[in-house]
Amino acid sequence: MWKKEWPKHSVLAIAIIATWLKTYLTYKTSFSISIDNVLQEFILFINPLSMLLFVYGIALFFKSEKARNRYILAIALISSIILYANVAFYRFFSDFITLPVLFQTDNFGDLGSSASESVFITDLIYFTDVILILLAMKFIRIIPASSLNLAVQRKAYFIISAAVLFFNLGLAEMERPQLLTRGFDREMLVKNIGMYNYHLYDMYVQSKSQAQRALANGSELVEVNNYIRANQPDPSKDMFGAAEGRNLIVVTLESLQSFTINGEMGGEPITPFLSELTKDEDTIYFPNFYHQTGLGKTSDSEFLVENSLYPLSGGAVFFTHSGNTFNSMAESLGNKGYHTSVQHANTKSFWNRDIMYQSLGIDQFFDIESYTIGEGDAVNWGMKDIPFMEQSVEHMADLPQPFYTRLLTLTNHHPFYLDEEDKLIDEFDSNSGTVNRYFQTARYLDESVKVLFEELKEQGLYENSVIVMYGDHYGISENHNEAMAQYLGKEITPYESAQLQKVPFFVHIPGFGEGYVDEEISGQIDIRPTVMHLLGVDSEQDIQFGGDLFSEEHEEFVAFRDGRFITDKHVYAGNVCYDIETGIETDKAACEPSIEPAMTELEYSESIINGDLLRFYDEKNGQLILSEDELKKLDKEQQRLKEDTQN
Ligand code: GP9
Ligand code: MN
Repeated sequence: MWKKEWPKHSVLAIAIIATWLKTYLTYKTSFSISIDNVLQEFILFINPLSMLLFVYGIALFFKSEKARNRYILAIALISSIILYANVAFYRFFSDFITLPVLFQTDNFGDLGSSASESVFITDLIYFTDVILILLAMKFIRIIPASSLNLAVQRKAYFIISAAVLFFNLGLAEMERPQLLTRGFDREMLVKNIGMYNYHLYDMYVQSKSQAQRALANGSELVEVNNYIRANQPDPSKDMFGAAEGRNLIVVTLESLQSFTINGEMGGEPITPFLSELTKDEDTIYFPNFYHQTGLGKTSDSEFLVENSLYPLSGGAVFFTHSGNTFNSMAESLGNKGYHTSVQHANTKSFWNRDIMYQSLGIDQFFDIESYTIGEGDAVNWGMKDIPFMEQSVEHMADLPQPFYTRLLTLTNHHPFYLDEEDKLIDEFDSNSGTVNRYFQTARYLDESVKVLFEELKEQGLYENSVIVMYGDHYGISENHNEAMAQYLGKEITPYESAQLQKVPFFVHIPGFGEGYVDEEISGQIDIRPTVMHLLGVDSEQDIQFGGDLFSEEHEEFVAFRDGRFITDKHVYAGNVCYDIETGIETDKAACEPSIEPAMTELEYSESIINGDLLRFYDEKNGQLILSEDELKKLDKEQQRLKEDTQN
């Protein structure tokens, strides 16, 4: 009859190849995935294969042809639905689906209405493989099985599948080190491990955090709350409300380290504008301010600014806990009538910002789509900082006031490439191209801040604003110690390494007139309370680990995310205690009293994030939201504690 004779597993082979090719063609036609080189294209091409081999391969365990075919068809259908759901979602949101987006109830309205606008009858083309498989099943007649042992065949098949998976992961690791620990960007994940593996990864990340959340309860917050209440400094009387009602502009100075401020290279200032600002009468500059970020880099710094909580010890909290309840600075200022926004000329899904910003209560996100990138306006990671500043101020001119807007710069980012015409100083001369170029991009970033100030004045926004600027994290990693030692003229010991984690922090209040340099030891965790109090917004009941830097009671103590810490007297790094002034090793006992508190703080913060504990806290009245049972349990515990102390 019609049927032709084919080898036994022809349908399976056709299914794998058809779905594989369809997936690749869908990548190329229905998403905008940027490809920079042949290797990336190759990874994109092979990345659907590993998962398809495994999942379709299960068919080999079915004895009857009918059951096997049914299974293959079901897999083709499910994978097509997954892929197609992403296509339709992408049309509307320019992003791939992630589980939290399905659980964020705010999104449902959008999802429903967008679904109908994003679905067309011609989309049946995304199910081509299913149709092909059906045809194959109809027209192919299987010739009797070969004499080879079935178990051996299956074993060989799955060994090859595993090899494909590891080959893919190896290439991805080469292309993007630490991709799976840090997450970075959904586009990057799909590009490197493929759509199907990405969903598995997403499920793993989300279910891990959901499991921790489910096990947590409000009573865990009691101890944390007591600790925080005991350690919160009172706001400074002089500075509280000094900038009440003003717009707040927070600028993230990408990868800018403090050694560039008032620093020179080849006789030229690296950051002339910012250096001048340290002496300005309207500016308070903090030279002993440290970053506290972990693997989430820029996003961790944003997390610190918004929440005054420590980011996570592993992974990027923007990725892993975007579904949590937060009490962000944006939300608090929003409640005071501020319009809140972030401006960043990059893909919105980078660091999962589009989702996380909703949880942080940020009203508007000006992502790359909000910018016009003309010819010559992009370098390195994307839009150059100068046109970025110009267009961001244009956005501000249209915002309702007062506004809180955060600007995330980008040009001074590894690998620090710059167009010839933007190089305002020479390269440094060392064995590290990264370090050599860093000086030039830092110089360019400085120039862009100058442009920001000019544009704000031009638009009449300057006088009524406060401009807060901070470096997000180091730009030069320890891999470049040799070149840094050459620049600094001293060996990079663990003490020096810790000191190199200083990033600049500026609070610029036009018309203030009493600017000064504040030498106290401080960190990114302190930004939230400092800025909120400056704007006259109370944060005393909030769950936050930082303190108001203008307060006389502020404790000079900074814990790094990795457990190193700095006090006014010591630097604790690599399990060694150093004198902060001299950098000389001292008796560890001198650091001992702070080791425990540093760990405690980091652990408390981690437990808040992992348990999503802020859902049990009402910051309006400082009350814990506990169930009857939890309250009873707590009462009992307190009773027991009382009895213990009495005995
Ligand atoms: C990307 C920008 C830079 O959007 O935030 O990221 P980083 O690598 O510095 O975290
Ligand atoms: Mn950064």
